[in-house]
Amino acid sequence: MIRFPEGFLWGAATSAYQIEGAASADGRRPSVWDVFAHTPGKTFHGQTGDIACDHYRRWEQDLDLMAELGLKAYRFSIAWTRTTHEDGRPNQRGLDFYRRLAEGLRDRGIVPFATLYHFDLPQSVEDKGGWLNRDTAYRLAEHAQVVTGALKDTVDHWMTINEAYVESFLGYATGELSPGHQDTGEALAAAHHLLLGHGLSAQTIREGNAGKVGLATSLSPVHPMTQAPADVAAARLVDGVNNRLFLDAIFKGTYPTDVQERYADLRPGFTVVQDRDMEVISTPLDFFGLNFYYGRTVTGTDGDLPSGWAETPLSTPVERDLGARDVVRTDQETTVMGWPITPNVFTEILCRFKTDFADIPVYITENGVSLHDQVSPEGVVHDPERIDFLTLHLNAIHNAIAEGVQVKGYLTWSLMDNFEWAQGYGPRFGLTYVDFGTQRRIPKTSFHWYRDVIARNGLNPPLARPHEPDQEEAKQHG
Ligand code: IFM
Repeated sequence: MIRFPEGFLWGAATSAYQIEGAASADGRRPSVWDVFAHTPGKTFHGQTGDIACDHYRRWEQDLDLMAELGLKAYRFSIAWTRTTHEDGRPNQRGLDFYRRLAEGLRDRGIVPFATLYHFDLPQSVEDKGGWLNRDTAYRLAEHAQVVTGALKDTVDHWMTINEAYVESFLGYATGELSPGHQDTGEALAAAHHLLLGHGLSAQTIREGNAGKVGLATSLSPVHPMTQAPADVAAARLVDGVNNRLFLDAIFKGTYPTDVQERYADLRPGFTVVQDRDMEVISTPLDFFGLNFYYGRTVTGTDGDLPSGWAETPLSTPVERDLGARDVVRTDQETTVMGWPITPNVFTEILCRFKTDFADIPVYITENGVSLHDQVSPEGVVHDPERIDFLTLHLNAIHNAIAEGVQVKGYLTWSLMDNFEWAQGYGPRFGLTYVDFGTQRRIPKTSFHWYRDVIARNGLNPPLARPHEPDQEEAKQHG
């Protein structure tokens, strides 16, 4: 039995646009995602978050689901499009929704972790330049002030922004996410403004004594395919863009020199950085939210890959611009989104965070696996692969705790299946199956498994899935 420290916060996570629906209820205004998802060709089958899990209306039922699961913490995001009107005035009806939610969590003994911004920029702000406009960082801090001022008596764990790397590079360089631009110089400027928005919001939260401040950042350890100098150099650069660009800024107040040099010619790029910005961005934090899905392996060579290796969907024009390609071994297990399953490097990135960046409390604010879950004729959703995935990743966290990393909680992605951005409702990440036609929630096998893990504050290694003999073994035993 692997036990977690006393008081470890077991949780689950979601975000507003991915679950709430009710796109125009109570004065909600359109976000960039309403516009992007309604633009032909941008999402899988043109799917949108108009209804999603209808959580805005079914929140009480969803709170009961969380209580049934035994959650100790729940991470949700607060839609900027609901909390303020276009002129910046608070929208009381929107704020009231989040108050009901946070109080409902408290009533059930669940600690609310609120993210102030998770990809859903108000379209009115986008119309003024979005994250290419420095002013957006100040507008985000205003939203932070309105929300934390209104809710600080009930929420005391705040995350400013979610995954600045994903939003800037997938939104502005590869174009897969909103606003769908394809310009790496813009991605760098967007990243800087997002980080500035984070720093300004963190200061606002501190000045208002609103509670503990952190942010959620996706990290992916990057390894070279071989020890050849080209692969090692490519891995270092991809690590610079995916990880150090953000961690150095937040914890050291600088941008990594290798990334600055590599992108020196790009405009607007780093030219948007102004005096004192880095001081704001590196405002001290109370905790770090780490989102972990996969480690990356890259090669810096072009041409045919050695036998046993294949390129992955993680290779985008951004990597190609850096002279790199993401690769996996052909026998590497991947998720339905093509992401490699790499619990082995999770411990490594946690230890590296402590050693190289900050020895502060860490919450795993996202970690989970996409599958094509299905309801059996008996009405059951059996997802042993998710149980395996979570077991392996929890083991990795436990190892990091043993190494002295201050991991204080784990919030799995996700409480329930939801709108997976450009991929729509295809990949399912939930512990709870959502029938999007009827909005029926069906707890999956992993839900029951996770409830036991929480109740025991630990798990039984190595894998919870009963061993299924392969054909060869079956013959031998047969
Ligand atoms: O669904 C997303 C979430 O919004 C941000 N982190 C990654 C998840 C899975 O792709």
